[in-house]
Amino acid sequence: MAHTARLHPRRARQAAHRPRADARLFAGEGHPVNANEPTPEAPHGAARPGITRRGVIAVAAGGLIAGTVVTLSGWTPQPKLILAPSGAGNRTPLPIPPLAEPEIAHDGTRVFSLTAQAGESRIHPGGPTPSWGYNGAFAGPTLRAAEGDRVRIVVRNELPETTTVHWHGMKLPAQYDGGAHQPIAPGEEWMAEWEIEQPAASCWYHPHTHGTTEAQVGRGLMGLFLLDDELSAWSGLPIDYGIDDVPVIVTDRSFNADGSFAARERTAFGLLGDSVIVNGALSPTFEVARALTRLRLLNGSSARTYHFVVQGVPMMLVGTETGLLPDPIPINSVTLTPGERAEVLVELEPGQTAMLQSVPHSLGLLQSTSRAAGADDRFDVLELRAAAAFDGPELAIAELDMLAAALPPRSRHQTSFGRWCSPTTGSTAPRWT
Ligand SMILES: [Cu+2]
Repeated sequence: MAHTARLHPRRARQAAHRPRADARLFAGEGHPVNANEPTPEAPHGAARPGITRRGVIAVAAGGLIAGTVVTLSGWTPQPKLILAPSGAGNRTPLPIPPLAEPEIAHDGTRVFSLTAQAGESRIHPGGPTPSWGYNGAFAGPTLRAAEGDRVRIVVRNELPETTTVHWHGMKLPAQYDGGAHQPIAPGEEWMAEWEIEQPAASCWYHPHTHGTTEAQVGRGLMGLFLLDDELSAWSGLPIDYGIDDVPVIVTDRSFNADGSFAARERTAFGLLGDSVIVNGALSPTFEVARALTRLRLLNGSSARTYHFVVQGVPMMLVGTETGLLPDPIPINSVTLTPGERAEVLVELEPGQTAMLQSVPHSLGLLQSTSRAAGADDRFDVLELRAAAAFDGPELAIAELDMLAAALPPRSRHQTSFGRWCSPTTGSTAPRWT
């Protein structure tokens, strides 16, 4: 028997009066996105971009994450890139970035320590990959805090070059934004401190140095910064980190035969890789332990856009750039340009195996431009392998209508800082550069 959904008492009273969620993506009030247009992979309900100026801006902004300034007129299209087929060979268990353990200061501030450092990672069969990470050889721990918390992050740079740490998606004082104007020289320490003044969301952190952002992120400097709020704890959404609430950091890389990273394919948007790694693993598999699994998808790539599908598995979009949606939305696919996040729920049967894939998609741009973002490619991203029997909450997607009432209303998402509309996901996002 399914567990009773945990409804916030205040929301529970409102639930009876709430209209059923429809399948449109809302990019803020008055901006319904053409989510119902069919695509070859997605008979209905998929988020599919139209040809809009905003689409161009969204993709251009994606390219800027890497600090890459491009002029399309000066770019020669490259031949179509074929991602290495992952096949059904040996798969690597999906690594889960550890949750950072903050120290709690006497005034309650959560104090996190990050050390940017060089190391070697086991990613490729050819040999160890020289890589960079925070508190480790590749990527960084997942930071977590709640609305109303005060956080302090002490960053130490043990790299041979200057770095910064930018908190992507976070509302915070400009002096702590971690852009190119806040460099941390080798051997130096830098501190950022602010109060979390935004609702639950999946944010992330990465260097934002002038001219070397792509190279530093490419070596592995990136991590998630998850925000909770009072309502997210009551929403009934899966919240057991690494069990049914799963970080999925998707990036593309190319490798040399010895296992080191290679910079092989530069396009108008940045570096394209020919292999996909998830949380630092090639050909990963995740053991699904419960009927409902929340995937926190982050596109941490420099240039590549992804159009995620999970064939044969019900999927719900529950969160985008600035946090949880007012209502869960049934989807067949979701597109993420570089830097974007989406939170989706997938529902598997015991014993079922499914594949999170990225499939060819339209960005509403010239074909050659879409190719520069890898939009023509089809490849496996993450195998989802359900256990023979599930434990834990037996929540099902069918019950999410009721849970929708517990999610933050739209008004909570109207924060004071500016946002732009991304038609590719229908998400709203704070401005970032
Ligand atoms: Cu960013």
